Amino acid sequence: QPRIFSGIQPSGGLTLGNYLGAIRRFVDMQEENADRGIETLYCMVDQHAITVWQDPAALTRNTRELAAGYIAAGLDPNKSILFNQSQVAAHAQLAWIFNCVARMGWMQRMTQWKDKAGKNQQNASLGLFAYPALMAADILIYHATHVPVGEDQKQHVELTRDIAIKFNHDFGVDFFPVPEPVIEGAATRVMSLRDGARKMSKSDPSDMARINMTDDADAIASKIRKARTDPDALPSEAEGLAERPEARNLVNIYAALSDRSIAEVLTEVGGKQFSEFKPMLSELAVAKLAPISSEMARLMETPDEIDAILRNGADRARTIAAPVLKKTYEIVGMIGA
Ligand code: AQP
Repeated sequence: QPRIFSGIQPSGGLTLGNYLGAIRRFVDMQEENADRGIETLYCMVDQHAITVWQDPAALTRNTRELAAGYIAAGLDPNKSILFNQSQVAAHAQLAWIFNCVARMGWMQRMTQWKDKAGKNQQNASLGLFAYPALMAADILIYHATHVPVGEDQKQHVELTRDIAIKFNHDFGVDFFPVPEPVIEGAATRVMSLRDGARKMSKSDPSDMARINMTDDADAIASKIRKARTDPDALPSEAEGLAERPEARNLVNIYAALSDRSIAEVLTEVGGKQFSEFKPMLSELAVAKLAPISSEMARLMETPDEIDAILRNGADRARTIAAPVLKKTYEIVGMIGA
């Protein structure tokens, strides 16, 4: 039976990258599956967020804001199960078992670990190193089969597959499904506005590098106006963007926001200078994002309602997770759950 799971870290405000790379796909998958009895579970992964320091009050606010972003973008608590990771203890319980299945070498190869730990790995948290085992538990505690993510998370979903396969092999069972990453859509990798070689990220120290879902029209226009570009006009064919990462990124964002292909967009804007294209992009971004950000702001006025939605989602998630954890403990030989 297919089941869909994904999550986002409340480690800052939502970015356009999270929206185009992940949330829009979450909504599509909700709509494609709600009538087919296939469950979609979408989580705020606060336990992942704390693998790097989070101010406690900011974590609470960011978690609610992320939930508001999910709902404002079209996730419906009646169609999808929306909850906060730490509300369902089974994630951490299964993660411990997976910490004992996964190998150190697998974790050491993860590019996110290398990027986030940087040169000073000795000083990174143990949780940051073990992050992919918790992510495997997030997915497999629901026997999820499909995981919509942006391109940067592909390696972690592959590691989840390795953990499922090794667990099944070690214990001689066919218990955990081997899930598939679903990396689709026009913008699986939105890049920083300041550097076309880095992905747009909520934890980038420069706020000018990203468009936040809560940015107002002026902020969006100013960030796009100041976005790094090259001096040439836009090409009329996609090949002309091959060596121009910043130009490609802006065209790609335009294409994704307008639900068109890069080729179609270039037919319209090929030959234009950035001075002409950037205002077009700003106008489109504001038109698409303003309704979402104003709905987010409205939802944030009643945090109790957000919390109630998450509590209800967590109750439903626990019901699915409990028998999976019980069976896992049995397989491992634990007298538990
Ligand atoms: N720039 C991006 N383009 C496309 N998809 C993206 N995603 C993130 N950035 C982009 C996708 O959003 C989902 C949630 O990501 P996450 O919060 O779990 O962690 P992340 O990938 O590390 O995202 P950030 O924004 O860069 O957070 P920080 O700065 O805290 O690390 C995932 O599906 C991801 O692929």
